[in-house]
Amino acid sequence: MLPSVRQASARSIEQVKIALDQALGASKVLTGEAACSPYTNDDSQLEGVLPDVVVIAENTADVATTLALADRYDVPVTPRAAGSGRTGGAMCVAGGIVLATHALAQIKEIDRENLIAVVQPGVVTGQLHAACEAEGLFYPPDPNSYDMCMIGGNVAENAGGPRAFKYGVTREYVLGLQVTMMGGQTLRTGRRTTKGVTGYDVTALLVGSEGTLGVFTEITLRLVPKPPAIATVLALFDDVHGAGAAVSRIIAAGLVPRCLELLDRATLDAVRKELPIDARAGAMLLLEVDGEGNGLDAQLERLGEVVTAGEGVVDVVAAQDASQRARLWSARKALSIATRKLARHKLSEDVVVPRSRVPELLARVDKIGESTRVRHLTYGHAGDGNLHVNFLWDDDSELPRVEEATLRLMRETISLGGTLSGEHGIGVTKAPFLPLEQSEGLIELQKSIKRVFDPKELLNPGKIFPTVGHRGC
Ligand code: 2HG
Ligand code: ZN
Repeated sequence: MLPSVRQASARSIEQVKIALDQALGASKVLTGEAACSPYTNDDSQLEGVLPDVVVIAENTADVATTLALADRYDVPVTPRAAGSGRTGGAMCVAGGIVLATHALAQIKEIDRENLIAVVQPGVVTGQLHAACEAEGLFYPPDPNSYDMCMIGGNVAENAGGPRAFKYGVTREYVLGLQVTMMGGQTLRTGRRTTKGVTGYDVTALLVGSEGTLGVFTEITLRLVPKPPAIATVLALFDDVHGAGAAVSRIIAAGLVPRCLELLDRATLDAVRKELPIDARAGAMLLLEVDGEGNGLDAQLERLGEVVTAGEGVVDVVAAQDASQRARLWSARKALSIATRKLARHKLSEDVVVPRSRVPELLARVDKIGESTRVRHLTYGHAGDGNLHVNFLWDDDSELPRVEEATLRLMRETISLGGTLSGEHGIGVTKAPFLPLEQSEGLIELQKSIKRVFDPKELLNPGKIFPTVGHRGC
């Protein structure tokens, strides 16, 4: 269900269209269904509301002008970069203006001496990876959509990815921001130094604010040296419970591979066509280590010992060369899309539990699936306790059971000491569940912070905070 939000009056819309046209020029201002509809939805599978007007910003001044005019005419604004998010963060739910930042796509600087990159929000994350690596540097956050997602959206959602296990999520790399707020004021937050404790950490507040506080026009990122060598290993298990137990053993042994990904049986079945996986395997861990070339063998050996120390191990195999490694990762990256083909509808969650409780979460997911009779599969960043539990269904009559399963998943996650979202954000899809995790006082505090940035509540309305409750919340 879409959130209930205030829409602008027809008169305000007409006024803002004319004012935007005059201020920015018609080439940056799109109107009409055909031009605007590609900017309605994100990748959450929900159907949003057609924007009345789309601004294609080319510079900071365009962003500031748009937010000034939106404020003057009381028109809601939905910011977006690539629109590849999974929870409706960039989906338009209020009509009005969509402010697209994909054309702000410059890598302005890669500073080798200070290990810093300065980029615009429309830079594709994979292109940033390549540009850094060409300089012998490394930008670790790697959402699986990095071929098309953009850094502005990554910062807005505080995106993660497989390498977060060793390197952390986007937040760990954002040193400073240039941000424009409703009304058109542009500020710089943060710094270019690795250390710095001046004033409130406004940068940290903006990272993960899901486009509700301001629109980024420049991002200063911390880089690290590019790891000289990488090795990838597959560990196959009888079932997901053996794989979950191995995750706990790896963490308890203090090992830090850079990736520790889990795929359950149904997920493996979905990729068997592309990857010839041992027929005995009912679950897989995809592990990757990096570092100095001569240290990798020791890391792999230790990992092998710990993985095989438990029950249910079918096989442990190392990727033989770069092309085998690339094939494994391309199958992993394609999971979200590949598993969509298994049913007419798929809902993918990204809950997180304390790492030691991954086996319990997997057991509870099975119970939820059994008692609600909803098909499910699970994959994801098990090393971080961050699992994509997916519910699948074909017929709309199954929807109440899927809703029940989702609510129970959220409750079980919280009862295991976890959190609702590890990397995709709350957006629209998880907003009704927010009160399961956060107190009324904390939600109110965040809403008052929002009002400081956006007193009329025009920026990305309907996101994060519940406007319609879930049946069970
Ligand atoms: C992944 O880990 C992404 O592949 C997408 O976070 C997960 O949508 C999904 O299921
Ligand atoms: Zn993920």
